[in-house]
Amino acid sequence: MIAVEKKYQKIWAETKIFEQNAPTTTEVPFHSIPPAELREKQPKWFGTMAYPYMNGTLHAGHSFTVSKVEFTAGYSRMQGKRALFPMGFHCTGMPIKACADKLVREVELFGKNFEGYKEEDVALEGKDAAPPAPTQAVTKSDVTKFMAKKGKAAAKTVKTKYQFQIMLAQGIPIQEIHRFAEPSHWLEHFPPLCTRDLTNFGGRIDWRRSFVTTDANPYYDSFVRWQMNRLKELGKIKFGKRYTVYSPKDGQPCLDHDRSSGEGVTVQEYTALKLKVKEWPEKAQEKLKGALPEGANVYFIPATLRPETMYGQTCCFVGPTIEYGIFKVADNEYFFCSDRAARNMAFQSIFPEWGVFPKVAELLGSDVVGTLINAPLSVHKDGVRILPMETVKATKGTGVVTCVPSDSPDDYATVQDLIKKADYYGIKKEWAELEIIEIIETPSYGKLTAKTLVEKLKINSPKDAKQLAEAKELAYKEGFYQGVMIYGDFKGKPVQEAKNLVKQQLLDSGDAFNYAEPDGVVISRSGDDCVAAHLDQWYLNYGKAESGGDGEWCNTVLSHVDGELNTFSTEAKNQFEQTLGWLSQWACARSFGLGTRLPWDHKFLVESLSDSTIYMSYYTIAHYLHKDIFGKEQGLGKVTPEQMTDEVWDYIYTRRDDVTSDIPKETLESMRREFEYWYPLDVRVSGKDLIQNHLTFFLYIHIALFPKEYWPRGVRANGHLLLNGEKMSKSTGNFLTLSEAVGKFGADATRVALADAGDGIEDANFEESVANSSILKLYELKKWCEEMIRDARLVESAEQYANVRDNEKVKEKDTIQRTGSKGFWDELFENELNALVEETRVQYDG
Ligand code: ANZ
Repeated sequence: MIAVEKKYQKIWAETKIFEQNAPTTTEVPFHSIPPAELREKQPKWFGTMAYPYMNGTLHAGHSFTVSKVEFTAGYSRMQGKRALFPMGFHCTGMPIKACADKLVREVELFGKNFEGYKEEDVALEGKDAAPPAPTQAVTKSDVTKFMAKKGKAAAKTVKTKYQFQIMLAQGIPIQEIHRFAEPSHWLEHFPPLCTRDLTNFGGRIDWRRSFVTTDANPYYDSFVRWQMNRLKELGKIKFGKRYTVYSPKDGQPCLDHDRSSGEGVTVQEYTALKLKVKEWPEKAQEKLKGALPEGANVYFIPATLRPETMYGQTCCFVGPTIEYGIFKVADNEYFFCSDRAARNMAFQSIFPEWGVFPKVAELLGSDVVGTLINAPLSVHKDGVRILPMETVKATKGTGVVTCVPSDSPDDYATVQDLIKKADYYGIKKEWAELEIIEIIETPSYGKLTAKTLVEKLKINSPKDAKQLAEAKELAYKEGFYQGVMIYGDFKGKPVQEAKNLVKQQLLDSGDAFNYAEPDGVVISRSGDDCVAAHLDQWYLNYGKAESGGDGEWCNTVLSHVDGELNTFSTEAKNQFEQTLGWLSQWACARSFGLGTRLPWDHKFLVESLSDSTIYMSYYTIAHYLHKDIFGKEQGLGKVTPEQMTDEVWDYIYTRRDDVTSDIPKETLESMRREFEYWYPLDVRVSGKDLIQNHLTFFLYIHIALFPKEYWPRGVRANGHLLLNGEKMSKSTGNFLTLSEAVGKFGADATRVALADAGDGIEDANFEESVANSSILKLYELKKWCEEMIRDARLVESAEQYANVRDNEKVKEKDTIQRTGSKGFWDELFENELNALVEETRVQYDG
């Protein structure tokens, strides 16, 4: 079987059968017919997958995605189309650079061949431990990411605590590992392995069009610079203040590679509300004597993710044992919150001086219980009280939590408890008994979501942490996606919309401000506890107008999703719609990693999700530009990277019709022909988790830069691939690389098992037993086919057939084959085949 595979793979390679070209300008002169007509007359299909990240070899998850493109390519070829399936190699960003840097440290520590490493070595533990590979959406399925997610404990069990061990686990000889301390070595090492594995898999890939990203390939580098320039000119890239994780000690952003812990932690943005103190309780008054000037306005500052619920505030919580501070924000203005929150605010221009947050008093939560405050928007206009809540976390938000018992299960459970045990808590019962109003209606939980869920999940006390977490999740999801406002200025509007409207109203009236913090602890390598800072940066202006984005752009993408784009499933379409609803501005520049420099600001690099949005168009002409993936050797067009000016890119991508260039006109036209013929992209395949970033960016940028004729036509989002019914994971050993699969089962049986794994957006499953049994079935099929040809006994009529069957000693009846005109049974058979072909078409077309 393997011999047969190899035989044909060799023939395919020799005949360059998968090297597909557009009709040349000699065959069909340039501009002799409109591109759309050419595509109709000489049909084509163009499909791609998200190019794999080059910090490892391909695993079964990649193979599953590959198979979707691969099978469609084969199907399209059978339809007589020119079918193009190219493959590039992604290297931009942090993962390679960070892993390489880790190796530098490990070589320093243990020696070139890690000979100084001892199993019980703990030298790297603690603050200075090298961080696991950075997390990044693009590399969701990376081997290293699996490790990073599992954390140190799990990583230890397979001895991949150190980067060199991860490399060892990938089968790289120990003497070679030190070479990976140089990032460029990764770019040289992994692409050939990827090519080898896909070739052995029988991939119908046009390898002439491959490339690596980053400035390691000057042509690709020029392509990325062009798109960034144009996006900036179009006003899609802007400069302005954005939140970023930041180390005050280092005085700069603290990205994954700078962290000794907290990799993958991002910034969470809240709405911080200003609840003005109307009357202090005695205990607080005493403690505050002399600390505040006469007539000072003090505000309790709860941080919320649900501004739309603020109408229903009935009190506000503090943790009774938590230490708080009162901080001077302006001459007559003071904030009550945790020290940690004040420190974050100090880097968000909330205090007058950057990094300074003057504390005028220290109080315990229990000191302020009973304070009467004014809660903006609340129906309880006479004010609400500060009450104790034992589950308030000191390390989250401001440590002050405003209470909305209608929609927050935690709040509902706490309020019930406070009413029941008012004496025990030392509060007046009526402080907790304010009317709970209905604000949001949802189909599943009615008008009082929190009450319904607390009862449904049988939650008896605020201490039922597990059920409360579940209830919170359900309440939040249902409220956000299904909820409709039944109270307030935005009555009748869906929560998704009202959320930002209410927030804006609160911001406009001065009753709230934006507050952000890292959504987990981030410790820098310098040992600093990081904050969220509001800093100037370059960003792509994605998002709805309400969230500050380019609303028109967003709406165009949305109408494309609802219109021509084939998403193959309603769920994928819904996910796109949802993403377009919340996704907003995206910081597209970084100061660290591999990549292309921002053309107008060389200290920055284009971030890895932002340099990979429209590279499918690069494939159309890659072979004209270069022969090798690094662009060292010129391609068919004999052009230099310097000749690829922004205007030339514009010309090729039909953004202009004439261009001044020393590239011969014929070459320019041939390149443009390749683009005009292969584009639009027929299908893009990737894991469904990329809908929320990459796939949506892919739509945004295509729509911004290309004429409508060339906007993407299809996106197929896969579910996650399970292996033998279980999650794939290196640490549990339930893991299979493409090369292992092909080695174990051969290309064809692997392909059958991948085809059988699943098609939809739900999780798919690669069963090794299916691959195994396919080997046998394929073997039998091959044997049968050979016999049918070798031992054929041709007859001319039904009578002759019966005669041969009954009188000749034919070993296998199937070999008696009737020729001549088709009879009824032949037609029936043919009809059956045609029905299957039609069904196949329906499945492929989605
Ligand atoms: C009002 C509100 C109304 C809230 C509502 C929720 C639901 P997640 O999603 O887990 O990040 N919160 C804020 N700081 C807290 C702290 N230090 N300890 C405990 N809870 C805290 O939670 C964010 C929500 O958790 C915030 O939004 C806040 O309650 C609460 F119907 O504000 B919310």
